[in-house]
Amino acid sequence: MKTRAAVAWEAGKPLTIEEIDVAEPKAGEVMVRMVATGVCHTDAYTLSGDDPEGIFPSVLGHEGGGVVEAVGPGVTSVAVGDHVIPLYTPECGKCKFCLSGKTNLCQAIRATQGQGLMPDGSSRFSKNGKPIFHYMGTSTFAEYTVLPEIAVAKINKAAPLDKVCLLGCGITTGIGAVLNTAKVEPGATVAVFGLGGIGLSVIQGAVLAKASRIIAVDINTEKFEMAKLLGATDFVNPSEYSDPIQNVIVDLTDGGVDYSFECVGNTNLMRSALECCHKGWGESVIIGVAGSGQEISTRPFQLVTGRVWRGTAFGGVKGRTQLPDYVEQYMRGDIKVDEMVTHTMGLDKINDAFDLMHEGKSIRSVIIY
Ligand code: NAD
Ligand code: AHE
Ligand code: ZN
Ligand code: ZN
Repeated sequence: MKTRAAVAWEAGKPLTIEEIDVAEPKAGEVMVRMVATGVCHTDAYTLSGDDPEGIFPSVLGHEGGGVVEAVGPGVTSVAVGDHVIPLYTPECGKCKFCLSGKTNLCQAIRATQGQGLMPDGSSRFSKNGKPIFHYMGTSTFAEYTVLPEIAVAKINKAAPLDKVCLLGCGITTGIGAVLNTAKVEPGATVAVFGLGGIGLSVIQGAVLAKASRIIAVDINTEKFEMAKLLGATDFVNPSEYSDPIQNVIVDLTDGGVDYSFECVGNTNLMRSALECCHKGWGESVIIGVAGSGQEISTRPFQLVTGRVWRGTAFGGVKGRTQLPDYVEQYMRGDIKVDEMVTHTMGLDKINDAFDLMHEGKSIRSVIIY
């Protein structure tokens, strides 16, 4: 059948909206009609050409919400009509990683996912007979997309898909990084570098964890208002200081914060985030994704003296078993999502969403199909 999609034909070029072919789901796969999708900075990162796994032409997008339209042979865990959130971190429940109890990084289909293919090694998208690649196993910038059954989380049908789509990446990642990865304890001090959809969600997580002080750091001071609304207590613009920002934060906090989070994807800032942590116990979590060839560095002494460097993907959240409860927390009013939607638009205006992000004017744009 045909579907409308935003196609990334090559790196650094705007997406083009067109009709492409999408094949029926095969065994163990589902077709989902997307209702809405957020645009995350990772989509822009891959489109920029910096992602070593970026493949073109492809259908980007990984922050969606939709309805199951069809299921392939053998699919038992979801049915036509179910409301689902696509999972770029699937959960098979059977692989070494799923069974470890130590990580959410299911590896059952990671190899083909990284090649832009379905688990059987082929693509369901094409145009004029030529394949178009999938992205992150989700490709939510197509009205109809095909996903492996293990890469969808079934959620409460009462939840508005044009809001909870943001739980498919940004909000869950930020909150999960605090609660699952860092395990921030009540009374702890926190610094958040970068106040986009991810950093603001880290602030939400820090509030849920009852942090005593939440220092919001961004070079775009317009982001401070939303950070304050969500519960940040201190606001720091690195451009206003001549000293390295880690020194400024160490001075502000009697020796450094208990936890810091890098939510930008800037390797210099990752160093600052580590080095603003308290000697002996401070922990820094890398969430931002950095381009091909970029590396982090610090003096090993920083780690010898007790600071810890960690990273997180999707906030350590296991999609099929844990994401439905994030939706319930939103429904109860415990997680804020609506506030993060600063812009909505149709698929034909998706390039505006990328522009707004790059201009620092949006928190999240949501594309409504
Ligand atoms: P965004 O573009 O919405 O926000 C980035 C923020 O960083 C902006 O407010 C910007 O002003 C700020 N910033 C830029 N340079 C800065 C600097 N030098 N110092 C301080 N602030 C600076 O992006 P987002 O969607 O929130 O994503 C943030 C990062 O997280 C990206 O790298 C994205 O790829 C990554 N990400 C990772 C995961 C994961 O699972 N690890 C999930 C989602 C997103
Ligand atoms: N292909 C990229 C990987 C980028 C990356 O780390 N992605 C995160 C999710 S970002 C969502 O906005 C992730 O899940 N990582 C774990 C994984 O297995 O990809 C690169 O830089 O190589
Ligand atoms: Zn994302
Ligand atoms: Zn698994």
